[in-house]
Amino acid sequence: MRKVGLLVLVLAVALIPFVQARGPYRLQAIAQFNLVADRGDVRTVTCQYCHVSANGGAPWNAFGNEVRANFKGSIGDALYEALKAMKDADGDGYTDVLEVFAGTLPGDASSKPLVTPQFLMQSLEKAGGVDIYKPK
Ligand SMILES: [Ca+2]
Repeated sequence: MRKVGLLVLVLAVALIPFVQARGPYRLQAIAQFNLVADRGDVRTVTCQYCHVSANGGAPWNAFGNEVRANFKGSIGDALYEALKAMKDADGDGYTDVLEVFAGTLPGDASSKPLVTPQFLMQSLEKAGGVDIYKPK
């Protein structure tokens, strides 16, 4: 029994870097997408921009898979390339960049803006277009 406990402890310690390694990706997305940062222990931004689960990890949603397909070593570049592609990953009628601009989830079709895509696009263009999401 003691050996099992030790094994669990060793595995838990060994897995910590893999769990924490994703923190920087999340922080990059918060900075790059101009999202509201966390307040204390309250996570104001979920991992669900890219992941199916609010806790991150596999699997990824449709937008997360777009980001992964664009990943060549820089998460900032991968996020920007995914938005520049002007795709609608979740098929809800709003391109991914418009969803990020509106603060809705680009990989979840049940989360979408309340205004028209045309209105959002005009607002995004006035704000500087997709270039406002270049890596920071
Ligand atoms: Ca959506």
